[in-house]
Amino acid sequence: MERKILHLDMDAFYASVEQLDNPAYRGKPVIVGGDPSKRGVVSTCSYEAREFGVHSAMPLQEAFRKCPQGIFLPVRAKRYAEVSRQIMNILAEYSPLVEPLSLDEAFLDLTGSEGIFGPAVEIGKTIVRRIEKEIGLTASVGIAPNKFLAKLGSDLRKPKGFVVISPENVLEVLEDLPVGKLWGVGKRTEAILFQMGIRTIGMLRRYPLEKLIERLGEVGAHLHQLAHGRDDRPVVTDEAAKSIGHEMTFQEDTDDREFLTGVLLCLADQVARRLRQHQLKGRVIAVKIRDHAFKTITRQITLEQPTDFEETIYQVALNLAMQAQWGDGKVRLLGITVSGFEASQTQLALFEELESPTMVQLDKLHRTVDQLKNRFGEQAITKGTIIRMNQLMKD
Ligand code: TTP
Ligand code: MG
Repeated sequence: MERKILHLDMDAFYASVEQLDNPAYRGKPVIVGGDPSKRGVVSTCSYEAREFGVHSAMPLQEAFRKCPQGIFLPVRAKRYAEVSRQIMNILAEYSPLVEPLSLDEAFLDLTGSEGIFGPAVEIGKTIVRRIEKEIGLTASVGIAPNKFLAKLGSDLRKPKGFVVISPENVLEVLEDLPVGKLWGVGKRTEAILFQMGIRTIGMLRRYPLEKLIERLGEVGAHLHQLAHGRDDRPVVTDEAAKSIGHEMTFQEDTDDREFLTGVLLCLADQVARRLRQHQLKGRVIAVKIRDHAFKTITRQITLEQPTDFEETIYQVALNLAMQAQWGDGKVRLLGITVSGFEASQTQLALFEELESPTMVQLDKLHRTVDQLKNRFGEQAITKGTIIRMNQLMKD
C-alpha cells in the first residue's frame, strides 16, 4: 500500500516572520541572531542575505563582514512560536497524523485524507496557498511515499519549492544527489563513503550490500535501503494525541466478572469508534484496572497488525484483564487505551489488503453502524450487553 507523506518546511522562517511584521525589511538582507558587535551566531537569514554568503550557525561578526548593510535583529522566540502554532493548526485540518519536527517543519500522513480532501498534491497546494493567504509566509513542500523522500523533496527547490516524488521517479530523483543528502549521513559517514568511491546516491544504490555492511555494519544496511528510496517509519503525532482511551468508574466497587466483561465490551466499542472517526489504527492495547483501595495496574500488549476493530480490542483487553486477575479484590474503575498509531488505509485499499472475507464484512458492518450512529445518535444501534451496562454505569 503506497503512503502519501507530506513534509513542509517554512522558508527562512525567523527572518520571514520579521519581514512579515516589518514591511520595511521586505526584499532586504535580514539577519536574525542579535547584535553583530557581540559574540553569537546567526539563527537564520533572509534569502537576500544568503546571496552574500551568510548562513545559519555563522558567527555574527563574520556575517557582518560579509554583509555590512544587513539588518541585524534579535531572536523573538515567542513570536515565532505563535506563528508556528498558526501553521500547525492549518496542517491539523488535513490529517490527524501531524508530526512537528521543529517550529517551522512537520510531517503529515495524507494517506487517509485523500478520500475526504482529494489527491495529496491538491491538499499540499491548498495548504501552501492558505499559509500564504492567512499568515503571509511562504513554505516549501515535498510529497512522497515516505518520510525520507518527503523531507528530501521539500529541500530540493527551496524557497517556494513543491516537489512530488513518486515510486516511478524516485530512482531518477536520487541518482545524482550527493550521499550527504541521505538522512543520517554526517561528515564522518560521508568521508568513509567518499573513501569507498561512493559520491552519489545512485553509486551507493549499486554498491554491493555485503561490502557496505562489512564496512559500516547496521548503518550500511540502513543506507542501502535509503538509497533505494525505502523508509517505513510511520508519522508519529505528538504526545497528547498519541493514544485514544476510555474509562468508567462504577457506582459501587464490584468483582462481578460478567459485569466487568460487559464493561470491557462497552469500552472497546467506544474506543474503536473513535479510532475510526480519526482514521487511526493502533497496535498497542492497554487495560487499566483500579481497585477499591485506589491501587491501579495497567497491562498492555503490542499486536502484529494495527487495528480499529472492537472485537479485537475487546478480546485482547479481556485476556489482559484475566491475566491480571482483574486486580486485587473489588474493581472501582476500568479503562482501555489504544496507541501506537498508523493511519488506516482508504476503504478500497483496505478491502484489497484484507484477505479474510469475514474481516471485510466486519469492517463494512463497523462502518455502517458508525454511519447510523452519526445520523441517528449514539443509542440508535447498540449491542444488547451494552444497553444493560449503560443502565448500571455512572458515566
Ligand atoms: P531551517 O528550516 O533550517 O531554516 P530556515 O527556515 O530559516 O530556512 P530554509 O528552511 O528556507 O532553508 O530552520 C528553521 C528555523 O530554526 C530558522 O528560521 C531559525 C532556527 N534555526 C536556528 O536558530 N539555528 C540554526 O542553526 C538553524 C539551522 C535554524
Ligand atoms: Mg525552514
